[in-house]
Amino acid sequence: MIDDRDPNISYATTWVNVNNVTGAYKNTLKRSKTPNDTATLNFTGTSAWVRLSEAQNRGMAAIIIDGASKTVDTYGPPNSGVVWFGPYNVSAGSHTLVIKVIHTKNPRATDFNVALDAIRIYGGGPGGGGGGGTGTPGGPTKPPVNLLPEQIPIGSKDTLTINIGGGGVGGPSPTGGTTPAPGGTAQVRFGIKLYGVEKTPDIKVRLKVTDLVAQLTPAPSQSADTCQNPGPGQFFFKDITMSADSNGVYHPKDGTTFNILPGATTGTVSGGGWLTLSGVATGRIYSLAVKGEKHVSSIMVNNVVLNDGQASGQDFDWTAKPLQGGDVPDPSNNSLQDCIVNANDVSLVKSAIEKGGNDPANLNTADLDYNGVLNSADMAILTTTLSTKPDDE
Ligand SMILES: [Ca+2]
Ligand SMILES: [Ca+2]
Ligand SMILES: [Ca+2]
Repeated sequence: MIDDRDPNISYATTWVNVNNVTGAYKNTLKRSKTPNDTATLNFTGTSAWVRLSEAQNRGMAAIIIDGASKTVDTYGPPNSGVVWFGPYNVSAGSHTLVIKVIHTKNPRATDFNVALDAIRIYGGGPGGGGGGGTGTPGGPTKPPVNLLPEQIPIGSKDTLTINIGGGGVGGPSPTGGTTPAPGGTAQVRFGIKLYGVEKTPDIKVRLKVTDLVAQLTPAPSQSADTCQNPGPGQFFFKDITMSADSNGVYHPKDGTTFNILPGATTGTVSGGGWLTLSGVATGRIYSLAVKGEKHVSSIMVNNVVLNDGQASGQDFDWTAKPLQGGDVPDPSNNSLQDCIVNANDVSLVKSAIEKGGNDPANLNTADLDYNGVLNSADMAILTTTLSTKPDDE
C-alpha cells in the first residue's frame, strides 16, 4: 500500500496534510479543493486502486490513467470513512495515475474537497512497494484475484470487510490487446429459483440496487421508496425477463429489454445474461434485491462493491434463496403489487381459486406454482410466505 505521504506521489500545488485521521492508512490524508490540483504517481503494473476519504464536504475527483479520465464522487455522510475506488485496469507496463481536483460536487455536498488516503498497485509493483509483488499479471478485464480482506470503517459503530484484491497469482492472460478506460459501468448476471414451483415459464423480475451510503442522505426533495418508484440511493431495473434452464435456474434472457428507474430509460440483456447497470456508480457499496412478479423482494447480497464491467464476482448465484410467492398483482389496482403480503393477497388468491378455470387473468394473479391450475397448492405457497417473512425484505 502506498500512503498519501509516499515520496513517489508528486503533488501540485496546494494540497495540505491532514493527520490523526482514524481509519485512514497511517492515519493520514492529503487534501485539496483547488481546481486542477493533481496528485501524480508513475507506476508499473496492471491495476490500480485509489482510496479517498468520503465526507459531507467532499467533492468529485477525476481519476486519470494515461489520459483516460473517470469521475468519482467522494461525498458521503459524516464519519463515512475511506473508500476504495477501482480497479482501474491497464495493460502490463508503465503508466501514470493522476488524481485531480475538478471542483465539481454532488448537490448535497457542502464543499469541493478531495482527500487522498492511499493507492494500491497490482501486477507489477511501483516504486512505492505496492501490493502486487511477484504474481503473473491478471488480464485487463479480470478483477484482482487472491483477495485480501480490508477493513473499511463505514460509520460510527460499524465496519465492513470487503475484498479489495491482491497480486499473488493473477488471472488468465487476456486475448486481444485492448485496454479498457478506467472506471466505467458495472454489469451483473444472476441466477435465481422460485419456491415451490412445478413449471418454469419465463417470468419477470425487478432488481433493486441500493447505494447504502447515498440512501442515508436523501436530498430534501427526494421521496422514499415506494413499491413502484425508487427512493434515495436506489435504482430499479424493472421487468427483466428471466428464462429457466432444465434445473429450474432462471437467468436474465439474452436480447430482452428492461426498464430503468430513475430516468425511465431501457436496457438490453446481452452476452449470456448480463445486465448493464446504467446510472449506478462503480466502486461504491450496494445491496441487491430481487422481486418476482408474484413474489416478495429479498435482499440477495449486501455490502457489495460493484466494479466495472463483467467482474467475475458479479456473476451471482442466488439459487439458495428461492423467491417466495405471495405479493400477487392486484387486478383492481392495475395489476400492480404493493410490496406487502397480507389479507388482501390471501383474498385475491382465494377468490381466483374459487373461480377456478384457466382464465389468464386469474392464473396471472394466483398461480404461484406456475402449473396452469388454481388450487390449494397455490394457497400453500402464500401461507408459507406469510408464516416466514410477510413483507418485502
Ligand atoms: Ca494515508
Ligand atoms: Ca400485496
Ligand atoms: Ca397452481
